[in-house]
Amino acid sequence: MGAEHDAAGVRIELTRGDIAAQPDIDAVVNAANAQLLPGGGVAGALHRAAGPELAAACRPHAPIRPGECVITEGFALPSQYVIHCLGPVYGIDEPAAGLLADCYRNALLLADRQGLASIAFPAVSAGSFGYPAREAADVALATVITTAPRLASVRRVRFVLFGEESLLVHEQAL
Ligand code: AR6
Repeated sequence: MGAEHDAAGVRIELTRGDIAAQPDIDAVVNAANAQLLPGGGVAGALHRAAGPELAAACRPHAPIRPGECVITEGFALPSQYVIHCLGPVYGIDEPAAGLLADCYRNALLLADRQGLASIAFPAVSAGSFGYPAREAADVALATVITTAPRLASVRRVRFVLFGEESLLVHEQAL
């Protein structure tokens, strides 16, 4: 288990694990591609666990732009919803930090508009998209903390990190 922190009544939890296996979370965030296709990494894991209905539900929303988020049902996932975010490709989509912050803020506000109480994020852009882990963690946590006062229904934000190193950089950022 990792660290916890309270920001304006919103609990921020850091944990190691699989974003596709979060039974006590209302919406999990997908580190998507623009076409909202299954792909690898987080997107692959979520689509595998959700089943083929997820790709079908995504199709009418595609393509999305960096920083943008859309919501679908979670189908066979333990979470009821998936919020698909397109993170910036590091070194290509600019400004990288601004676009990554847009992902986190837009996902939180979308979950809040749906009246959800909990949301879990992976480290968006910090895998295939090449965003340096510590810089991405700084943007992610700063954005959750600055957005927290605007949230009415979201009360729990979990970061589900894949490895020990990723958990460590998020703990340092927090
Ligand atoms: N649960 C939690 N974290 C995970 C999981 C998992 N099941 N699998 C990987 N990670 P990435 P991106 C970590 O590449 O950088 C896809 O192919 C991973 O170790 O999934 O935004 C899409 O189709 C890393 O720390 O997302 C896109 O084309 C972090 O999650 C592209 O990759 C994000 O890695 C998106 O790239």
